[in-house]
Amino acid sequence: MTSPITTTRQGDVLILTSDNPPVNALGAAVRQGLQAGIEEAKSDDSIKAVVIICAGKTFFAGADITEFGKAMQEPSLPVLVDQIEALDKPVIAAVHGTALGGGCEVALASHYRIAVPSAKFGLPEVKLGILPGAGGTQRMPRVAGVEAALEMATKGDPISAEQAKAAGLVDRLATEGNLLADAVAFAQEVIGKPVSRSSERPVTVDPAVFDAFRKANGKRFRGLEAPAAIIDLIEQTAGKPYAEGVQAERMGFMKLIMGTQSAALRHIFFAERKATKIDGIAEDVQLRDIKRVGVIGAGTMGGGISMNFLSAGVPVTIVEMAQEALDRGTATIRKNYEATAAKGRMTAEQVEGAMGLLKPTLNFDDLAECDLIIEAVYESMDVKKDVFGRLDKIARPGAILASNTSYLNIDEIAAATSRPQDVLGLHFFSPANVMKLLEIVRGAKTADDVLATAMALSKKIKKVAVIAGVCYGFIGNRMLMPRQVEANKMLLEGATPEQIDKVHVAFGMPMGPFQMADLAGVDIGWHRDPNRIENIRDALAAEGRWGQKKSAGFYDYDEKRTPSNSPRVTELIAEWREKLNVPQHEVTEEEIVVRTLYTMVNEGALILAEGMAQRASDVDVVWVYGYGWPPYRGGPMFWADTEGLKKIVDGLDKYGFEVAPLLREKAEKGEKFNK
Ligand code: TC6
Repeated sequence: MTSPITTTRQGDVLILTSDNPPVNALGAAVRQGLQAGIEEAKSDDSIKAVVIICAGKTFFAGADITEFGKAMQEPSLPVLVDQIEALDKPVIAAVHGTALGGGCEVALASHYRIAVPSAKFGLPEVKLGILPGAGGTQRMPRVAGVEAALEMATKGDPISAEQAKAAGLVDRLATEGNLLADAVAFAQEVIGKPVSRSSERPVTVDPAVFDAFRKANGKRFRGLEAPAAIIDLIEQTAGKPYAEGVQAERMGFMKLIMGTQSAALRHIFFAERKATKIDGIAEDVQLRDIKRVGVIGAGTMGGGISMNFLSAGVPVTIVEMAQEALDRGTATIRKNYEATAAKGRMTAEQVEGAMGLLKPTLNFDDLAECDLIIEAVYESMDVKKDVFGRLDKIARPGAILASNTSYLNIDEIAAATSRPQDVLGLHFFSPANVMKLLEIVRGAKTADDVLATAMALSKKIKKVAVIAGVCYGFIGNRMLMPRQVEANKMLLEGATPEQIDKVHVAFGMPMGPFQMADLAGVDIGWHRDPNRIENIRDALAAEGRWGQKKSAGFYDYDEKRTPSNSPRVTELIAEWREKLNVPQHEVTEEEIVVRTLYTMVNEGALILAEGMAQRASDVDVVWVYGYGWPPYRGGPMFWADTEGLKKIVDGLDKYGFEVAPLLREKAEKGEKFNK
């Protein structure tokens, strides 16, 4: 087998080029090739310097994650980076694309780093539940300082080449497109100079930074093992020699990689990518060209949806029925962009650029110029059918027609047109400009190229997309239903909203079912028929307790929106218990877990059995990216696997639920949802 590493010479300089698509992951063959190159440089006196560079779209994007959990082939990455650094001839890392994880560690072990301005550096291991395991926790503090190292290693977000240069991580910026020549020129300049090894540099640190950092990020790191382990490790090794530090790093790495959190986070990494593969569709299907998007409705949802495309440089025609609503919607989009700019995440020109792509109109016929039209109107089948009937008359042939419905039957909506093959669901989550998840709903007649185009577009607008089948609530909202039903029943049986929410927050969710109701609006759905008061929620809505927006819902809120237990809610629950004559019992934490979490897994199993999700990992992606399921628990189906499906079935049986046949079958066979 040919090595992914090619060696070439330019005068005294040995060039090691890695070509291991798609991302130059540092798999065994790459490590062996790099090691051979370093050996060659060591033994050949005519070689005076080495340049390490990558072909393709990026510098090494890290260790090969698919090798994790398998027997390690020599040399390991920690051994290799030490060999690179130990060479007594200058080694220059020439970086383009992303130098991530192990890739960043190869760069840190090299004696010099040169990068094109578009390059990025990062230590994203923490996002996989591990710590930088090839000297990163030791070399980064020595090169860029302890604070920068803490920031990069615990948050995992990459920094630009410019920021890396300011931090001392990059020695020189190359000209875009001229990286190799600039790197060779750099190598020639430093030939003969004593090499500077980052592991030999001292670490200077104020011990107070660690606690300050923990305090500042406590909320962000809640429940996560890796960030805490990284801070502890850097703190404990900061004053110690490199050899000692790197040994502690190795132990910390091994501990984390064997843990459930890392397994869950790696599962989500691959699940997110697997979700883009659509069953039964050829990968090379010809995509439709989307040059302009139409959005019907300039409310919160329509505005948020529009922003996705504007931000990605795609022009949007947004339609409303009244001038005032159109103006309000347009103003909100501008306000949101300006808020982003105020935080320094957008320039004033970018704001104007995005706004310049927006065409607000009251004329429905203007949608005729669009290649994809998404309706975000009132959630009613009659209204949607009417909109699609009108679209059918004016949309150009081949335009994709999408509904943003959260629950309704896409096939019924598609039947209102003469072109059901062009219709699908694009279910965005609120706020649509922020939330990562997109459910792409595949109708019975949706054409393959329509689905594939939607999937490709989701990547362009930086969404994580999952294919769902046509069923009430699709994947996410359908699984939310049993949780909601059970949470409400438990209120009547003796639990409090706090008690139920607390279990969910302790599990790692950002909030529990009642906190979520207060945030989204207790009045959702109630306005349709305000005289019908059938449950506690309707009663709260009827009293004007609509949630956070009214400072009162299931909780009372002060002016800072801090929730507190509401005596009125306690009273109201008691009234309903009496009225419906519900027997009381002490609701335990175990009962809450079974009735609100196991029931979700049960629903997930039904969804899988019915083919409404393509695979269990897609269900996990929906919950992690759309509903705040803690990524370190890998999504409901992965979590069920780690709990053991027998335990889930036993819990459901104990509380009298009808267990999904697929779940029971898997439990009996000792199988898992995710293989
Ligand atoms: C580490 O380094 C630890 C070191 C210590 C060791 C002791 N390995 O994301 P994309 C695949 S931990 C294997 O769609 P993009 C990916 O699955 C690692 N495979 O591309 C996909 O495969 P598919 C630290 C990998 O252009 C394909 O490449 N590094 C790896 O949107 C394309 O990926 C990271 O955590 C990998 N490391 O984004 C970086 N990376 O086509 C992880 C990707 O079969 N990677 N693949 O589905 C990324 O963040 C992004 O892939 C990217 C490129 C920004 C590099």
